[in-house]
Order: sequence, then C-alpha cells, then structure tokens
Amino acid sequence: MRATLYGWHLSYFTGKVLCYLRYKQIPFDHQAVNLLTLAWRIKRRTGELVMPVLVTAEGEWLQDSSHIIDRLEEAFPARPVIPSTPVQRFLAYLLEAWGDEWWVPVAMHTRWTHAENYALFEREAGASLLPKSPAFLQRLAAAKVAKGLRSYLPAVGVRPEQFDLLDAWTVDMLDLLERHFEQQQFLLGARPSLGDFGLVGTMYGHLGRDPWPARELVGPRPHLRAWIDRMASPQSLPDVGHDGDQLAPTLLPILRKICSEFLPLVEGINQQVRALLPQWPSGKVLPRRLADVEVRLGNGVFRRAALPYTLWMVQRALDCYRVMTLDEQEKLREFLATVGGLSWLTLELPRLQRRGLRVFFE
Ligand SMILES: N[C@@H](CCC(=O)N[C@@H](CS)C(=O)NCC(=O)O)C(=O)O
Repeated sequence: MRATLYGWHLSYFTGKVLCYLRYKQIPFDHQAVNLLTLAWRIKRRTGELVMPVLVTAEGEWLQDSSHIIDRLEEAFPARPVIPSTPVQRFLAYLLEAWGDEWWVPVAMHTRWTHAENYALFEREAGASLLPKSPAFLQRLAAAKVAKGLRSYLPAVGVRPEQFDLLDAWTVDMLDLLERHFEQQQFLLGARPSLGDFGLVGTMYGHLGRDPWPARELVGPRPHLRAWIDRMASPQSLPDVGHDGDQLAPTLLPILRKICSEFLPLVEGINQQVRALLPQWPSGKVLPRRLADVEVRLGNGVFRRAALPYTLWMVQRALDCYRVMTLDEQEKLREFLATVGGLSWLTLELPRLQRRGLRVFFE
C-alpha cells in the first residue's frame, strides 16, 4: 500500500507536506479531500476538521504537518531535512515554526482581501468537497468553508486598520527573501531543510498560486518564484547531508527580523499561557486562542491573538537545543548572539503536548 495525502493545493499546510513528500521521493497518492472524508473520516480519527492528514502505507492516520514530517524522517532517512550541525539544526526548527505560525496573517490577508482570488478557491474547494455534485452545490459548499476561514481573519491579525502595516512588512520581507534566493538555492544552503518546508506553506498554496499575490508579490521576484517552483518540483539531489554550519550572509537580516519580531510574539503568548498554568488541569486542552499580543512591526504595532499552539512549535526547536552536547550548545549561543536571538534559549516554556490543533500541559 502507498501513503495517501488528504488535502488541497489551496491549503497552507498541505503545500508544506506535499513539497516534503515529493522531495523525499516517498511514494504517495494525493487526494483532494472531499466533504465526507473531511467531516467524517478525518474528524473521527483526529478529532478535528482539518487538512492535511497523511494515511501511511501501514494505514496509520497522521495529523499535523510537523508530526507527519517527524514520523517520515524516521521511516525514510535518505535526503534528511534536519541538518546535523548545531546552528543549522536549531535554525531548521526555528524557521519551520516561523513559516508555520508567523506568516499566517500574510497568507490569509493576501487571499481573502483581494476578491479576484475567490474564483480559484470556489472552483477547487467546490470540486474537491463535492466532486460529483452540480456546480451550484459545489459553490455553496465552497462558500461555507470560505465563511469559516474568513471568520478567523480578525484573530490572526487581518484587520483593516493593520492592512498597511502588514503590506509594508510583506514587501520588505519578500525583498529579503528575493536577495537570499538570488544567492542560495534554499534557506540554509544547497538543499532544503525543515525550514524551507515551513516557509513554503505560505508560498506554495497562497502567495505562489492565488492570482493576486502570484502576480503582484511573487511575479516581480524571479528568485523567490524559482525557489517556490524548486520546492514544488524538486530535482533529485544526491543523498548527502547539509552543508555544515555555514550560512549565507543574506540569511542574517532575515534571522535578525525573526528575533526582533517573532520572539516577542512568542514571549507574549508564553506570558498568557504561563498565567493559566497554576489553575489549569494537566491534560485538559487550552483554548485555541487567548487575548491579543502586541508586537512591533516596522513603524507600527501589530496585534494578533495568542495561539498556545505556537509555543508547541517553538518547544520543538528548544528540545533540539536541550539534547545538544555542551560544545554544540556553545556554538549555537555564539551564533544566536550575533543575530539578537539569545533569548530564544532562555524562554521558559511550560511543557506542552499537542492534541489536534490544540495543546495541553503535561
Ligand atoms: N499545525 C497544523 C495546522 C493544520 C491547519 O491549520 N490546516 C488548515 C488548512 S491549511 C485547516 O484545516 N484549518 C482548519 C481550522 O483551523 O479549523 C499542521 O501543521 O498541519
């Protein structure tokens, strides 16, 4: 039996897993998940109405792109996506968390604020949900899902008063990425790492495919376009490891921004989650979102709801630091000090476990 990936090209986290499976050359069938599978089979097995889900060749249902990748890295060690040297290893996890979590407002804003994107969503979501139904039912089904997704916009920070700030941030960051991909094939060097798969979530299904951002944001940046295309249609690279701990100078301004923007967001979420800790029973899932966190963005202040799940993603990076040798930890600290990121290592996150889209205290 081959693995089956349930998800849509439109979906952020499906894009991440799709690109990963292709790069790893893992045999799989891709099924654009339909309503019955989404609302019944997936819901029953994972407790969530969510994509992507991967059913392994052994028939196990895996949910959460990071969990899927962790499991597949064990089963398919060729072309590892987790570097073995300390700085790159930590950065691969950190970039994954940043790609998965930080970029969500950009992906949602560029899709839902520009009406011209809706035709593609309506067509693909409708045909996937109800493949054999008349077009008007497909349109209704797509509209229902669209309504659910739009209802998340304010929580993730897509609020009209923040559009200008978000647009300006996006242009600056895409310019930094363009400069980087002009110099290097992938974020950490000549082969993709977990970090590239995190970032491609936003870039594949949303910015690279929705007509407005594909034309206005990605089109004018040919090196970014080429990276998205490389991620989506990977060349077969020789099965050797990553390039050691060297990093391209063009990655450094990106890392500095991650430390000056994403780290404060994580600290803000952690503050709220820690405040719950004394009275919250272990094993009981936390609310999916808490109150707003404010972070400085460019010349302004950006507000978005705290998602406790984000801490689980960062915990992955900190776990990789914890098990390093003292010498490796020292090398990582030395590097992080140069990009303003030492505080990543002193974050005191409560120990979290994941259930579906939520987390709980151990
Ligand atoms: N952290 C999960 C997130 C999965 C996720 O949020 N998927 C979106 C589609 S891209 C979804 O199904 N969302 C439904 C919801 O949030 O209720 C992962 O990495 O797989």
